[in-house]
Amino acid sequence: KSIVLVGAPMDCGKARKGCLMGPDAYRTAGIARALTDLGHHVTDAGDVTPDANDIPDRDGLINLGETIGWTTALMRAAESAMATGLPIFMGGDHALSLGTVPGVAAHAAKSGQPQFVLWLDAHSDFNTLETTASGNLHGTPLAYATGQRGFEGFPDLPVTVPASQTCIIGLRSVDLPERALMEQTDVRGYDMRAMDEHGVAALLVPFLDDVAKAGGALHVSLDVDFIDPTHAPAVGTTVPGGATVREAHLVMELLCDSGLMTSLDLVELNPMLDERGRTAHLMVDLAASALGRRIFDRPTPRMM
Ligand code: DIR
Ligand code: MN
Ligand code: MN
Ligand code: MN
Repeated sequence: KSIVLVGAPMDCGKARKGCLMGPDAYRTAGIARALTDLGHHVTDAGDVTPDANDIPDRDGLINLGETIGWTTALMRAAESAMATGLPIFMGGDHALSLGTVPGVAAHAAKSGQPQFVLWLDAHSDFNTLETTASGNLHGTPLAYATGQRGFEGFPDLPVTVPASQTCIIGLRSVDLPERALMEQTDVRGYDMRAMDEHGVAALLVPFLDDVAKAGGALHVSLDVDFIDPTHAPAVGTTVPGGATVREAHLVMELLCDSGLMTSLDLVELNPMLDERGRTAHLMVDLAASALGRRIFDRPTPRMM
């Protein structure tokens, strides 16, 4: 595959700083080498810079103008990166998906392909500018990309992703208003209990089957806090009770087997909070699993 690394050192989607170092942490952790070792052709497109605008900041919303500047820049970067290969957007906080998801969806729409989104996160990121209690706009991208109202000041999206074509796995922290909004849509949301009871494969495989049947493009948005903080400490919004290292790898391995993933966000890594690059390396290893790293080059044997 042709893979293009796109740095998105966006750090304005919440108050705590540090995600701007994310792209360089992934580079330092050897993301390009890990993927070329799997036989891929990897190019690094460098870092995106935000557009200037004169959108005034608004009370109760953190860095609104700057966030919109990143959003418009990343929409263009994502749409054009799709034409050159499989982009990996190296964040940066999760507000970057305000741009990447609509950008990749715009690309898919041009070839009439339905866009699907897999959201791996402790949070649903389904707040709007009206519902957010924290004012942290990294808590809003999935609502924006699925076309919910309440994003005044943001560009109107010509292409939105139908909520029915999105699936969230890993939930364990959802605000009441965002839950209410989510419940009005067909978004598939699975909490940690569902993962405990059924195993992550039982949640993911039916969604992947739907993507395959529809001939869809699949964007995967991997938030560091999907993984339990004991294994992935370098994130500002840790929530205990997350996915194990193996559960996270299994998701990536199933994605690889499906051959469906067309773009990937790696978000919320805050290298200031890391332990000697441990979280950065884990995220690189997960990306490698999604792109072909395995022990045996044959299917997992059937045991029953
Ligand atoms: C909370 C936390 N729902 C908020 N969200 C996120 O601020 O909107 N934390 N995404 O990572
Ligand atoms: Mn394409
Ligand atoms: Mn998130
Ligand atoms: Mn999160």
